[in-house]
Amino acid sequence: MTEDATFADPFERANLVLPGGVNSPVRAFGAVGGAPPFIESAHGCRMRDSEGNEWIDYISSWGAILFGHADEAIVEAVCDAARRGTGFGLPTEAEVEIAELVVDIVPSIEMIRWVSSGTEATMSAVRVARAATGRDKIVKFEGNYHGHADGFLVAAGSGAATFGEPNSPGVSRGATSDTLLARFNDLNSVAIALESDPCAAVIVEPIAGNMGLVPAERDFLFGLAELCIEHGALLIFDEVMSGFRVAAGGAQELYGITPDLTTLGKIIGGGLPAAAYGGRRELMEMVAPCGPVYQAGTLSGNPLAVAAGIATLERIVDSPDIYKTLDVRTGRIEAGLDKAIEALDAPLRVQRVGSMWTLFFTDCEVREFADAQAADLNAFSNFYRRAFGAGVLLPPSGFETAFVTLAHDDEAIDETITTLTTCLERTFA
Ligand code: KE4
Repeated sequence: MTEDATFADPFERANLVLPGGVNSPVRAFGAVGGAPPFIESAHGCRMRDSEGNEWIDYISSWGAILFGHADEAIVEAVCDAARRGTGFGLPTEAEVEIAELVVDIVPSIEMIRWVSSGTEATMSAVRVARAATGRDKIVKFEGNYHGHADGFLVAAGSGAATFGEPNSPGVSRGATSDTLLARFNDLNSVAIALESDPCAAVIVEPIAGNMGLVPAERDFLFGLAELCIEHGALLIFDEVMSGFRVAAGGAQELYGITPDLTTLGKIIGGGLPAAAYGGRRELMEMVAPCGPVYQAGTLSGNPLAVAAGIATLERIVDSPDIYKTLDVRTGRIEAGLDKAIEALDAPLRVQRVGSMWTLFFTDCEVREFADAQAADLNAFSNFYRRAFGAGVLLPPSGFETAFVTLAHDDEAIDETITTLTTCLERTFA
């Protein structure tokens, strides 16, 4: 059908056989305009497309890459595993090994189940919470993203308790009728939701990365934990993005809070498809076949993803100082941009936790989704395209987070600061 056709670019060809030309919406560059690059290869912190263009990459596979693209140890671990088979459908000792690693690293996890995506992890954690409490309702936050399971695809509805309204065709009202929405960093909105109905759980990104980088305030997170105890709801930390990213033990290590359940992903698979959910033993022993809560997955604990995950987590255990390194390097980007912002006196603001950062086009503090929505997304798009054209690849949306890896060396960071400063000057000239 297409072998003898000619196309203006790979995107035109892709759009014939893939919805929007991509396998995940944000990759289509819809928020920033223009066609996305089709990546040929990536090494360290740099990516190249099929036309030979090169960028310093801050998407980092949406946070999954911690040590850099095509990291030698991870590639060798995956190749070695592949030579022994790519999938068995039966248990392997490597799955036990990586589970033991996570139990050692993440404070709240005594037992864990592997899945293949963050969506599977969060939907399964919610199922466990509902089974454990015998309740149906859950509370999530505007601006938090937990994957595309029906119950999470909700927008703020009307009314004080803000019942979730489906925010996608194909999501039934029944699927979202048990989802209550609250406002991030706003304990009162959580109290209203928890008082409106007995809830199974509150699920939160403790360091939110899906409205741009918005950290939970300490009082909010501790207050959340107290409200959950008061109302008999379980606290689920969605650390798919922050896990192994902001600290070895994720946000729960940084804040010193122990959630009932935790979801993990991205880094846990070293860039390959892997995610997990875990928590206290008595909760996780409810999961089939140990308990009655059904959850399954053909590729869960896939040997290649587990090999990449072990190679990643072992490096984390062996070199805990990487988080200081990531913090110092990302701090240089923040300081460089702050200097440019001050010189331009422009409505801009950098928010950062460790190696997660976002340049918001607003001069107001971004504490919740409404603040992020109020940013100047047109100015962001103009800036984005300039940066893209100048060789710096940021996440193509004002509601995403940029990630620094251990492969972002001083040269790349200096180049980034210089390039982004010039792009800001031209955007606000
Ligand atoms: P996946 O199902 O996409 O593996 O994970 C869902 C998910 C769950 N929880 C958090 C905190 C997440 O950030 C994600 C996915 N993150 C997005 C980036 N904003 C993935 C990128 C995409 O959708 O293509």
